[in-house]
Amino acid sequence: MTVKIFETPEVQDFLKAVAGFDQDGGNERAKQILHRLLSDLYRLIDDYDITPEEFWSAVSVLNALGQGTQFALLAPGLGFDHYLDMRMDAADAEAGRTGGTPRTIEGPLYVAGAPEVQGRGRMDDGTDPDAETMWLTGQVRDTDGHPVAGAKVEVWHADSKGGYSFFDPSQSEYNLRRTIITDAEGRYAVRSIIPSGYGCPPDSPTQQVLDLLGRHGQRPAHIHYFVSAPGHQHLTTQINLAGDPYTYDDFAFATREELVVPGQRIEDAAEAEQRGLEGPFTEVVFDIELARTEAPELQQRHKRPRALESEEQESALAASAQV
Ligand code: MBD
Ligand code: FE
Repeated sequence: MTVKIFETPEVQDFLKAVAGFDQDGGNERAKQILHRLLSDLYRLIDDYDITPEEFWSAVSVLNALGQGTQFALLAPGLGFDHYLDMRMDAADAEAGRTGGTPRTIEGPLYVAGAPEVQGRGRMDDGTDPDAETMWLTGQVRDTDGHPVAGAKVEVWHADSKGGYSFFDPSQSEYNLRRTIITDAEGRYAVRSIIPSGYGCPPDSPTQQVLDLLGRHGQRPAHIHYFVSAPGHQHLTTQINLAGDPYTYDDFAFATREELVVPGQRIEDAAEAEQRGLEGPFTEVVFDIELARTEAPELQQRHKRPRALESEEQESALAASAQV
């Protein structure tokens, strides 16, 4: 049975009614977007002769994705996060905003309100004895090479099992999450542990969709950054550690050549002592270049729902109300 009814006046009128075109209330942009989205899906149902069984199994997957905030995990897997980056890159290029460290996706695992340290600090809580010590350091500069003192460098990454604090309740609060303010030379330096790659939970609805595409749900070892400073364009980025089997095979499509960073294993005791470390460690150096901008909206990260972010804003408001 193949029927083709999409182009009929009945279906076209029906879509207009579904999208609320004959109603005064609602939001005009939402109506236009829903009308387009539903039209594309109705056409797809006709073109692929989607059966009721197929339609309702898709609805169950959507229900499962919604229950566990899983869609924020599937979205990078389906390339949406990277596609939005490509669009922001193109908008920057069109506006002549060139230079600076490239952006790449934020991912779904940021948590607002991490402890703030000046210049140097420690990110891990010391409870992972098998982990390799990491010394993560770099300099924030503008595109003319001038150091940016007082820049805010927010860093978050997984533990040696690929889990993130807050989402992995076995970890302590804000483990492997810090906000570092760069020193007078624009430098930041933190002690942490080398992260492992992340894998989508094997029994998750996200992995179920990836399985249908014949795809894995693995990310290479990586470290997330938000970097900001007054007068500079906000940067959302990550580094991928070189040598991971998934460095160039990331299910979330976040890898960019300029953001692949090798770790250097250092065994010299004097080098360790200089950094206040007890033994051998792996040094990861990531220098960051920020583009200059006077536009306030480009100096901040874009809005999206983030864990504990509204609480952070509320407590900041409460604090400012007290003074
Ligand atoms: C991650 O750690 C991540 O950064 C992304 C984009 C998706 C899943 C897990
Ligand atoms: Fe991540």
